[in-house]
Amino acid sequence: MANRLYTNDDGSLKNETAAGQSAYAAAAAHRRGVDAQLVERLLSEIQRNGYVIIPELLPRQTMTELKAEVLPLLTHDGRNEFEGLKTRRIYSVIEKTLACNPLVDHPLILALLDTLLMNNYLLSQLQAINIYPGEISQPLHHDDGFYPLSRPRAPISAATIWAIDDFTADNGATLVVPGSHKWGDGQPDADSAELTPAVMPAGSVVFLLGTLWHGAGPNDSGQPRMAATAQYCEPWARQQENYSLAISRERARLCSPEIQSMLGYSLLFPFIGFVDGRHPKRLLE
Ligand SMILES: O=C(O)CCC(=O)C(=O)O
Repeated sequence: MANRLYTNDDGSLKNETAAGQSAYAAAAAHRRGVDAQLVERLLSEIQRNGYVIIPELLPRQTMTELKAEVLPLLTHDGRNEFEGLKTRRIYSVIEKTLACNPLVDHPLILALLDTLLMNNYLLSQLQAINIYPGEISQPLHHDDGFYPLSRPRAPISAATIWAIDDFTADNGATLVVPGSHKWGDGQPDADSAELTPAVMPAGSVVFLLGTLWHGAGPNDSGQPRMAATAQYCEPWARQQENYSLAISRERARLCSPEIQSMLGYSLLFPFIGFVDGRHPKRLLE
């Protein structure tokens, strides 16, 4: 991936060499109003391990309020092992509640994404996930594994998993395999000693590359573990959730310009995403 050049929608080039990325990270931090040194530090950890835990990025109280709004929407157990038979999820979240929006467009997360993905990256999916006691481990996977491209390669997506409850070693904290974003086509064993639980207090977030092997851990505690996860993908890749159909224009109008862009009211300059030959944002006017 060294020296790969991306074209930004203003026609400039985004350089992925170390120096180019550092300059790009500083510009992204400045644009999003966040600490450039923090962005640099987080990016270097992401590049080394494939993920980083950002402790207490939002107050616990915000998560408590979010939980009160989202919990009543979690009404159905999962339909298979991957969703989790003792796990409840909601999809099309923005159509049902705007409570998770501040997680999706958090400025620090956007600064990281600005550096890792091309301009006008998209939201690929957004879910709330509640893992109940007795749930077993989710099958290990990497989030961009459904794109039919062999590894090793650059990630096509990145994800956040926010702790709405505390994530502990026994309540289903996400298990990650540090460094596995650099692997070829091999897979980790389900009982691999390399599996590391993302233990973190409520309000924290684990940011992971789409190439990192991970999965929800088993919940051997007596309490549910709630999370919200947002996945983001390159603007040329198909989103997992079909937001053109899943999220109405009325709901999109209630979102920030950043989320509107990520739902698809944006262009990959010059030709991907237009509507009737024009910018899709016009549909929200
Ligand atoms: O809930 C978690 O900790 C991880 C969930 C996950 O990776 C997924 O459903 O794709």
